[in-house]
Amino acid sequence: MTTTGKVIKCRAAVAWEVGKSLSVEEVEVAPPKAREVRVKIVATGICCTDDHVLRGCFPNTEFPLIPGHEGAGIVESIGEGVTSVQPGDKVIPLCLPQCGECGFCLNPDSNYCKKAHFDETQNVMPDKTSRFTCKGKQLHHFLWVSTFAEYTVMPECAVAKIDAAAPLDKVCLLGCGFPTGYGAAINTAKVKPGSTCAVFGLGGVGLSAVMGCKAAGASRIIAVDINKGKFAKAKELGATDCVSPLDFKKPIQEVLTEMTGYGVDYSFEAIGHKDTLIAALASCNMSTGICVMAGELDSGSTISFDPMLLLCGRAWRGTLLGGWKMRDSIPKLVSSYLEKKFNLDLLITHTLPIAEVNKGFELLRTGKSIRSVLLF
Ligand code: PAD
Ligand code: ZN
Repeated sequence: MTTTGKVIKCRAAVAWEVGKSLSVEEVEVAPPKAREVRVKIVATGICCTDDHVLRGCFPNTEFPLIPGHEGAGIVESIGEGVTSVQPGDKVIPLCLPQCGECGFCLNPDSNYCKKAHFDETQNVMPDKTSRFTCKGKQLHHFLWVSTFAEYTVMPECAVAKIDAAAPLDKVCLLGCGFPTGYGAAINTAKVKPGSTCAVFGLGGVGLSAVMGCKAAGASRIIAVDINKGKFAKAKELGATDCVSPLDFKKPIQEVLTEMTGYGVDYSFEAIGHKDTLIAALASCNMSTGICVMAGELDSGSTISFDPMLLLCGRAWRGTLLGGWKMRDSIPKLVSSYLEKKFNLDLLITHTLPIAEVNKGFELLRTGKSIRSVLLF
């Protein structure tokens, strides 16, 4: 019996209030409207950004909502006018859309899209209504993708068709964590062969940056984390040195500068703290050093820093999803994964049923997991 055009009842992890754990509920998911796609999510990873949302620290967060933005699934039905995917296609929802029409999408050097959440509210669909209800209440979407729902609706510009051979329980990480870190090295920093790198924070994003530095041919990759439990995996993925700031009396930027002479060529911050953002910046050399900020501070935070850090040429750049134009690039990254060009599987430390979503967050917060993948 087809579900096309009908409301689907299914499970979803709902955040009812700020600061509360998620509850797995039965929700109703309305059919996709014009230029929208309804997807059956098969697997979804838990990213640190989902934790920001639960704490109410992500911009435009409105409760109740269904979080999740690192998923993979199969198209269930399509709305009027959709041409790029068909029911049955394997897809990855994109938490950064690519409309293909705005000035940024038309600019080959940009992966930003004017439909991204900084410009357009993504806690409801583009027509400003929600497709989710639960217990008679409307639920908000998250980044237009809400992958913690067994069925979810997104605009066509926020979904990419991928190879039918892709294992969804692995490639879901290509929705956020992996492309962010890997692309921070390859696209944003443009790491050169033989260079030195430092990566602050060895979660899913930081370890992917280690992989990107290695793939780009860096000769030295210094991994920095206060949790030494992360060091073995960092070495396995390409780190040449691992240091904990807690082992030194002096600031870590001085330690890294002494280790490399002038500071590293490229540094990456994948934590999202004010002090480590400044430490990462000061760790790259003062003339040609490039520091890439991937870590996200709580919405509305500000930082003060000494502008002399930048005066001699050192550059500070941000990265959104690693600089990839998402609809163009994510399918290509899936193909590269299938060709075994990088080892995504090593980032997945836990696989849990959706019912254990809160355990997954606990594992992330206590530093025991890299990525937990939730299965419906
Ligand atoms: P995670 O929590 O898995 O990893 C963070 C790591 O930082 C952990 O290993 C911690 O032990 C380590 N850490 C914490 N404090 C310190 C410290 N003071 N010094 C050294 N290490 C420390 O997070 P994640 O990898 O999922 O995400 C990392 C950040 O990237 C986070 O801020 C997230 O919001 C951001 C992000 N940005 C984008 C983007 O597009 N820019 C995309 C996805 C995630
Ligand atoms: Zn994420």
